[in-house]
Parts: sequence; structure tokens; C-alpha cells
Amino acid sequence: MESIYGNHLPEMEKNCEVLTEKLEEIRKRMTEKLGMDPVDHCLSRIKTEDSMREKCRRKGFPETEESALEKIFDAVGIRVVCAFVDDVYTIRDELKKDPEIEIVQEKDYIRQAKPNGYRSLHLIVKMQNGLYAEIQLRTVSMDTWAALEHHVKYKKDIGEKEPLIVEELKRCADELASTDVSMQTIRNMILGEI
Ligand code: 0O2
Repeated sequence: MESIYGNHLPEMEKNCEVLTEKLEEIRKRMTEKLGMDPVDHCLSRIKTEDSMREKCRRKGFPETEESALEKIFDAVGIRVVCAFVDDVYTIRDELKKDPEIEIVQEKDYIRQAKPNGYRSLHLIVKMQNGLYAEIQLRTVSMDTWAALEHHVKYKKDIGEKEPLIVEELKRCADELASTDVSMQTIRNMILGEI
């Protein structure tokens, strides 16, 4: 079967590399300025063929190259995991200054969490070759939570425990968000900002 990405895979891989390099540059500059590394880790991936086809079906789009590249924007995805919430926004601001990429959409699930408790800042960026990528920025605690929630979502045999797990996950998400704010305050005090 022909790839849902047509012959665009090399360009997508290039975009992945370019974005990773840009984020590494930002990370280096911020480390010098802050005296500490703002990024815990950074991951990148090209969405698998199966996962893209599943997302097309889920969103009611035909399984075509146009859907995969122009209707769904996370064929290329980068995840940046930071220690502190402020660093998420500083990295967003640094990306905004880059003339080679255009941020076409920002979804702030940190200021406005999803009802299940999901938090993250999502940026859809348009690259110079016209293709899109999604950058997800979040803290370590948001990342740990999202991994656990993802696991629950795809586990088939949870059964009657599900409502309790969903409720507990939401409670944890809110507690983690409150701890992220406290940690940020402590860091600001250490840096002499308050
Ligand atoms: P994967 O396997 O991580 O790539 P959506 O509305 O969520 O169907 P859309 O329009 O791209 O899709 O919106 P959004 O909200 O920006 O979400 C895109 C991605 O964010 C998802 O991609 C997930 O990676 C992550 N995400 C969003 N909501 C949740 C959530 O409630 N829990 C977790 N764990 N992750 C979430 P994919 O393609 O769904 O999955």
C-alpha cells in the first residue's frame, strides 16, 4: 500500500531535525542565562502510518495524503519536557521570534486544562516547505500524568474500576498543577526574582 504521506517523508524527517536543532539552540541559550538546563528531555517522532490512518478515521477525514498533511497537523511531533512551567512559555516565546517557522495555532491546555485534567501547551507550526508540525511543551509532572492517562485510555479490560480511576487521575492532575506552581515560586525565590 502507498504511504499516506506520499513522497513527503524525507521532507518530514528534515523538519523533525530542523525543529530539534532549533530547540537545542534555545535550550543552550537558556541554560547559559538561567545557570540551569530548562529542558528535562525532548522527543521527536513521525506519526506511524497506522496511527495516522486511525486518526483520520477518528476525525472523519478520508485516509489521504491531503488529510495527513493538511487537515491533521501532528504528522511530525516534537515533545519538550521542562522542569518548570515558566520555561514552557519562554521556549514558546523564543520559537515565536524565529523567522523560519510560523506558529499558526496555539492550544494552551495549561491555562485551560482539558476536563480530564490533561495539561500541555500545543503549538502548530508551519515550516518553510509548507508542511506542519506539532510541538507539545509540558512539565515533567504533566508528562508523567499524560503517560499514565494514555495507558489507561488504551487498556481494554479496566471494567468497573474505570470511573474511580478517571476521578483519581483528575484529582492527581490538579494536585500536580498546584505543585508545579509551588515549585515555580521556589525557583523564582532562588533566582531572586521575588
Ligand atoms: P498520539 O499518539 O500522542 O500522537 P484530538 O482533538 O485530541 O483528537 P488534535 O486535534 O490533534 O486531536 O488535538 P490536540 O488536543 O492538540 O491533541 C493532540 C495530541 O495531544 C494527541 O495526539 C495526544 O498526543 C495529546 N493529547 C491530547 N489530549 C490528550 C489527553 O487527554 N491525554 C493524553 N494522554 N494525551 C492527550 P494523538 O494523535 O491523540 O495521540
